[in-house]
Amino acid sequence: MENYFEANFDGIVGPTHNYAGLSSGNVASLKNAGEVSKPKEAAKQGLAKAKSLADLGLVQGVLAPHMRPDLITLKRLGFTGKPSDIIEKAYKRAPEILAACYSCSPMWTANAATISPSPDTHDQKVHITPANLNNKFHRSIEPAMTAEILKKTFSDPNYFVHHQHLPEGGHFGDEGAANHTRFCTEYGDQGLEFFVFGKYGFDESKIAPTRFPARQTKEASQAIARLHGLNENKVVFSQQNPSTIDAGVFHNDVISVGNKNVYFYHEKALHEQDQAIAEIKSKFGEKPFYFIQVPESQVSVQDAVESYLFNSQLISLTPDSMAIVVPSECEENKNVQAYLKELVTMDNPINEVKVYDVKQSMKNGGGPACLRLRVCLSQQELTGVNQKTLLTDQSFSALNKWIDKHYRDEIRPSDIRDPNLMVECQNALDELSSLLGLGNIYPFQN
Ligand code: SUG
Repeated sequence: MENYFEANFDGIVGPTHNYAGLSSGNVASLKNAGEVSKPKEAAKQGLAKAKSLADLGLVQGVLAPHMRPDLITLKRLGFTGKPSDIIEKAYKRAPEILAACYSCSPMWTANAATISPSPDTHDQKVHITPANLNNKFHRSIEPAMTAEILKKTFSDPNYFVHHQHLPEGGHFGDEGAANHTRFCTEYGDQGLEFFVFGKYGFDESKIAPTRFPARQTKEASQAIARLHGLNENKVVFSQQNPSTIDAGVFHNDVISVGNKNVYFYHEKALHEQDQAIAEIKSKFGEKPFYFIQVPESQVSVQDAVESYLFNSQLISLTPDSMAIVVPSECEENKNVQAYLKELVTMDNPINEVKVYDVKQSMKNGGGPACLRLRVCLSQQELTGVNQKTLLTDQSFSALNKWIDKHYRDEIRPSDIRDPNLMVECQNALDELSSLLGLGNIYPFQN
């Protein structure tokens, strides 16, 4: 069998990273609204995490940020004139719209797309569907640009099929890989794809959260499985526990994570959890599988939301062992710290904890797992990826220099009025697009 592995593509934090309080239901985003952000530090933290995983032997790539502010969207909303006029008018009349158009949310590439690897799909190609991110205005402006970046990154049509994002509107709300997990014994096996949704799009009588929005619908997950040509016997759909969404778990990757034959999840992660686990067991088949259920008595849902324990990356460092990559907030929570100590001694493949500081992203509700898009590839498919997007010693050093040259140390909420910020972002992305071999993908380049 061909050699398959899991690569990670991390989002580069953009030059306008800021705290605008845009995501209701995301506790950290609201709590830190209006704070001074540190874009340079944010971008370096993310990149350092990615490079560290590359140094462990994993294939690691990066995905480019989007141009901000999004002038095309501002124009669509009736702000006219030259770019500096558009910014000034929007700042005076609708600062909340300008802030949304300045968000660096594309950095959380777990929400960029859902990807099904070639062993799972009907034509043995890698299928990619960008998420429509309908639930939040600042995220709903991402899919078209994300699609362009993904096409330039996974560029060889012999291996990659790019679908259009699902139709806009709440019925098909889709947040990408944050609500999707793939189980397998070896990466090259036909995997079991596990989709977790927050609510039903077409049937409002069904159970749903009442306080905060559910961002993913069952109908969206089903559409992705159809588009990707997945085998029905190798797909499980399960509803996230609505009470956890109401407690601040706005994506499934804040309450569970899986890799290969391990599912690491909270006792309250899923609605009708026992049935979901039974279906995974029966569809996975006879081979060994580790279900690691974390009890509420040891780590509460609140602990999970505060520490982002489950927004970790489970990475395979040898065929039989895994490390868990957690944010440093896990060290600040006693219950989580105690649990992690126990986890690595239990009978399961996870035998190491790796801690990373991604605090700038965490303050907007994005942990290590939010910052990466997982792509299971064969060695041959890797040759069809734009090689300039892969992280090496050279590209890491070039990207750090690029950050030093273009990024501000700090951004205050009122800084979005400054047209120089836009110019700085354009200059930065112009240079980055050539560093990453993306061509002139940004609208201001044409
Ligand atoms: O969509 N935060 C993002 C965080 C996304 C985390 N991703 C995963 N769990 N996979 C969101 O809520 C906050 C931006 C602000 O408030 O400025 C924000 O968009």
